[in-house]
Amino acid sequence: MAYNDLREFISRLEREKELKRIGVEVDVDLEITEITDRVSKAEGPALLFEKPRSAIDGLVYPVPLLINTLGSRKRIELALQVSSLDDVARRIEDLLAMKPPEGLLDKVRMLPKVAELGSFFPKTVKSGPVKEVIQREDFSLARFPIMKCWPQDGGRFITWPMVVTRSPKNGRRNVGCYRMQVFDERTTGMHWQIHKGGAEHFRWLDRQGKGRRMDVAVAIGADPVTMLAGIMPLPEDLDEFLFAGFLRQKPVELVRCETVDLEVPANAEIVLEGYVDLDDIRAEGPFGDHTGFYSLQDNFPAFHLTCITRRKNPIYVSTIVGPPPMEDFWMGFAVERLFLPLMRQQMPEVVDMHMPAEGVFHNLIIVSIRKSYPGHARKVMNAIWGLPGAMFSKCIVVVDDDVNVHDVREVTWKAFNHIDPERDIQFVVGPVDQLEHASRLPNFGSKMGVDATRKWPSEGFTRPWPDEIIMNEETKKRVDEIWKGLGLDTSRRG
Ligand SMILES: Cc1cc2nc3c(=O)[nH]c(=O)nc-3n(C[C@H](O)[C@H](O)[C@H](O)COP(=O)(O)O)c2cc1C
Ligand SMILES: [Mn+2]
Repeated sequence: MAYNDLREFISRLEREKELKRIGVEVDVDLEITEITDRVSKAEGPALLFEKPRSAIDGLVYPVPLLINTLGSRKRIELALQVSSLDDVARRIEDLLAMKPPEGLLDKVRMLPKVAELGSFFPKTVKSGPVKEVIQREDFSLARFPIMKCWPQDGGRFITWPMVVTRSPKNGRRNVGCYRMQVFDERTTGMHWQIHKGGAEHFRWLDRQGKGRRMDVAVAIGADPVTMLAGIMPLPEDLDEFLFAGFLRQKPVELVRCETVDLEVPANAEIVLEGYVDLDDIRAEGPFGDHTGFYSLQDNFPAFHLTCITRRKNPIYVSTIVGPPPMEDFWMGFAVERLFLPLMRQQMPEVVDMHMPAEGVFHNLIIVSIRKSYPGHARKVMNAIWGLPGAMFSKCIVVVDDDVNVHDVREVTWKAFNHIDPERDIQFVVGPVDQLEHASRLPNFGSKMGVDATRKWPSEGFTRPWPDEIIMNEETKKRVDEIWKGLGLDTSRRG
């Protein structure tokens, strides 16, 4: 059964010893980051800071702070209620198989078809816990333990919001996780990057020229799958709440907002209602980002609050990003596993893929393929650069299907052996992530593909290709038999 809200998930985590309550007073400025970072790096538990303290006045916030919620494989699996993420991937695959697409349907057209099958559409309900307190007049962000994450951050940031907007073009909903820098008690930044759903809606507002303001609702804290859906790079116009319903196998219940024409999860902890304005663009940042470096100050819309609704005793959910791996690595891992079947739908030759933590999602993607024709690896690279989620892949390494992409040592060993760099490395130019700091221009730069597959005569390689060294089974078996008597220890020495 799907979790009804964050609290049910917290109870489950406690039962599984995957959550630690911190009763000590801790500053929301930097201290929570330092503690969480150490725990993250050790793949430790989720942390519930019961007494987050303001660094300004030393007072303890009346709201506890939850962090590192999904920061391990186990907690991602607990959130999705599966014993392995491959189970979810299989569910997606099964659905795709049930409705064979006519011809080569691309991902964009395919996903709504998946959704069609389900009874997973979000359901609007009259009320819910998030309406326990409705503050139209006397509200302030100062009530919440909003963190300053890293020393050079430009301020305090809400780091895990579910930002809901509706497209001025077609009325479709989008939910994205875009950090929000607190400017004052009722104003924040809205850091939706240029390629993201929220930014696209904002551009349509401008294009249509009908008004200068766009409603925005921000939910903080909900059942874990809904929270996870907000960070998923879904095709444009596919509602994240619908996808969440599919993943949790139960529709997301929504309630109407008080002051804006939008709906938010009824089980949310806190909802901020408000608007962005085409005429109010402000400097946002810097912010210690998931690349492990600060993203520079840049211009983004300001978000003006018009109302806060919340539970009586809400839990504020935060996350930190920074030098990998952190909690977001595990969210990325979920994306990697769940999107593999979708990628395979378009590219059945793809066997597996992996994004190592050090590649901060898009800097390095390793793909194994069943190679069938000359230039096949190049075809796969180009296809990946055309996908909405993976278009930013700065370096794609394509290997043969006998390489385990999850074993970075094996990939490195085989890839470095198999490439003739001048021949096998290809550069392309195109859009890059807005956080990319090495490209010559913001948002526009180069990407690299490495064809690390075995080269074929039909690809112009006429020298013999050597076999990989593998001991024969007979010898292994014989040695197995005498192994104990040899008194040798092959466990790796520290
Ligand atoms: C912890 C975390 C923080 C994020 N912060 C931002 C952000 O500030 N701005 C942004 O554009 N994307 C951010 N992202 C990535 C987006 O949430 C992600 O690209 C998502 O797919 C966007 O949804 P959309 O495709 O509907 O726009 C963040 C992701 C995570 C996991
Ligand atoms: Mn989206």
